[in-house]
Amino acid sequence: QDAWFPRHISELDNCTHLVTKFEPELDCDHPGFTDEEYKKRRKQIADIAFEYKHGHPIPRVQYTREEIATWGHVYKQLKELFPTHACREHIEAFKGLEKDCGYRETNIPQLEDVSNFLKRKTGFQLRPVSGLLSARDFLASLAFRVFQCTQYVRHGSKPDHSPEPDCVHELLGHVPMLSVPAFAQFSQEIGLASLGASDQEIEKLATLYWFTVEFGLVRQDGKLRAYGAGTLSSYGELKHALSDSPKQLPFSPTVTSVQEYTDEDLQPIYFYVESFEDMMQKMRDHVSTIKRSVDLRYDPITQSIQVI
Ligand code: H2B
Ligand code: FE
Repeated sequence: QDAWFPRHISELDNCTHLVTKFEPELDCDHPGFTDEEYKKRRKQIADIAFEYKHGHPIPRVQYTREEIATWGHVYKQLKELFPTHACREHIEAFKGLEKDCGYRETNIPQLEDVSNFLKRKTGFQLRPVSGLLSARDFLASLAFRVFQCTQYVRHGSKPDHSPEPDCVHELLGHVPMLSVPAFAQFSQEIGLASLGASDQEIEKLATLYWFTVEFGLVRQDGKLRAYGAGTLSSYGELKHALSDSPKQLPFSPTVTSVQEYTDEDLQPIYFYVESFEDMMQKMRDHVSTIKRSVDLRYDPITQSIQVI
């Protein structure tokens, strides 16, 4: 029996299952665990996601001075590293976001504006989510070119690291890459591969996602550069990833999909690709080996999945 999966983009309203392991309410190691004001603020922003329905504009958040300071701290540090550490596609995309989308040290861009920017570039769009989603729901949304995006800001006491995704990570790491056509295509294809997949297959795809979309490296002009969002949104991780400390291995889906990983610390292992086209071909070959009872096709005109 295959698992249920959304057949139309509006059914992503049902793909909102959270994994609560890193939330400030529940995780005593979270920097906001004892900060009642922070937790209240998180609830306020979470309500936007809980009430959100597909097709509506994403409500704007008026960020506080403290939230903007946290964003600005990360922004400033990373901007110094991007020219020497980010892949060329990210650098190019970031320029566009600064020009057209309100990206700057003193302003946190609004998800609605960013979503409209992405729609024009690659047809991707954002929908607000209140925290870490289940891998199944998160991957399913990618099949429809929807990126479930957090809207809150990490705790101000630990600006350089967040145990959960936050909008600093999404906006600086994920969004620039989602505006790159080859990368958007790759993201959607991982999503399509996940629809109706078994729990074991979802876990493998989540691992592939981890080592590509979150922490992937690409060789450009003979040097490794970062394209993964977890790397591109953290000063420490970005320096570490391209240093001599971690292992850097060639991306190979059979090997990569079963590699163990940690979400608590700097990564000890990274995988690199020679190009996004090369990575996509390797993924396609891998996905074609996954057995499934039906064939699926995405129809961009109706934004729905056709079962063949
Ligand atoms: N949820 C949210 N909100 N953001 C993410 O980046 C994210 C997620 N990544 N859930 C997913 C899990 C990823 O780590 C894989 C697919 O498990
Ligand atoms: Fe992420």
